[in-house]
Amino acid sequence: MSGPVILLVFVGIFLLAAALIALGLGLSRRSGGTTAPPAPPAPRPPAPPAPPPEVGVEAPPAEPVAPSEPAAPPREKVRLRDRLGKTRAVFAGYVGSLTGRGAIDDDTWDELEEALLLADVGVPTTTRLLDDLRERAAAAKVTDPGALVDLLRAEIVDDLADADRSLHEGEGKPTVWLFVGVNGVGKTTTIAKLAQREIGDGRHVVLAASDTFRAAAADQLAHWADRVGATVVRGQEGADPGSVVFDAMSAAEGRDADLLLVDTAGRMHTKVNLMQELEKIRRIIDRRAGALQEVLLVLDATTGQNGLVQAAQFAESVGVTGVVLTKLDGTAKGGIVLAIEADLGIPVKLVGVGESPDDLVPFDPAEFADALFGA
Ligand SMILES: Nc1nc2c(ncn2[C@@H]2O[C@H](COP(=O)(O)OP(=O)(O)OP(=O)(O)O)[C@@H](O)[C@H]2O)c(=O)[nH]1
Ligand SMILES: [Mg+2]
Repeated sequence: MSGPVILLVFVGIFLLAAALIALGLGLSRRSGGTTAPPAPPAPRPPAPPAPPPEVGVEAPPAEPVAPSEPAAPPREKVRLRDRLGKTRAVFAGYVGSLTGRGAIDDDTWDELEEALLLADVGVPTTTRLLDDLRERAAAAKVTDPGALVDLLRAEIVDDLADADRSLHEGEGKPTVWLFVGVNGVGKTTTIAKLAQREIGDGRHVVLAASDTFRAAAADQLAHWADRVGATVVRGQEGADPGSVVFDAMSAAEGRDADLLLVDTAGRMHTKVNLMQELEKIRRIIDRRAGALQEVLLVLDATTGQNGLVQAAQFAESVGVTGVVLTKLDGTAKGGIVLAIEADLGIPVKLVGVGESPDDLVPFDPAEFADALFGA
């Protein structure tokens, strides 16, 4: 045999042997030979904690998430009685000392007079109230000081009973309420409080920043407007306040607003030119017949009897339909309410009893008397 033939024979034998070995291995696997069982699945490593969300990127929650903190409970309604502590401390202190006595004598009358004067009821109103009380006490044959104090309480409530304390609204829209008063009495804060109340009642409220005297005044009103959800119309610093009112009227009409509350710069009631400026504002509002429903004089209760002088002057210049008595929470002079109504015939419609938007209450004579006497 030649060399190549021998080589071919060898290669053939080798291939045949390899095929036989491969066939043998395949048979042994199929028949369930001794191969190792498959390894159990390796335990899953714990998931890494989710990375914190990027600041400023808000991921949409997969489903509603309960707030982590319970919502703040709604604030309790502010009560005049709770806020008139200083006046009560003085007044109720006096009259309370009378009730334990045996009989009514001159001292009793003197002390009642002193209590009324200390609460800033004023001399004319105090004299009239006590004269009426003598008549009532005689008619009812009252001999006990405690009963006399009860009678005085009833006298005060009766004295305040007849006034119309509602805030009026016109037939058309918007109704305008104008706020006037000397510097720092609480005009802007009162507007904010009232706006919050009216918006809460479902009204659309526009505020006119007609205090153009200081830029900060319009900023203050705009800040409040933002806080309570009102629209504000403002002008440039030093602009004519009348033009701001004019623009605000148009804006309120255009937006079909229910109410336009007009803030004005504080002014001394003795400054003729400033009072004339107020008259001009009023004339501009009056161009739309029936719109101006309230001119509210804001008085700071802590100024006491001086408020009466202011009120008389503002009433003469612009006509005042009602008083908002502010800062009653910080004074013992709450009796000024009686003097305002008796001397000027202007109803106290609202009372400010603090600095937050909730601290405005309608004036209620019975509640006022309770607050005064500590009932
Ligand atoms: N304690 C208390 N503070 C009040 C009340 N009303 C207003 N104030 C505070 O009195 C200060 C003056 O209030 P404003 O509303 O700015 O007074 P204003 O009349 O608008 O002042 P001008 O615009 O400068 O004339 C502020 O510090 C108010 O928080 C109130 O009823 N009680
Ligand atoms: Mg102001």
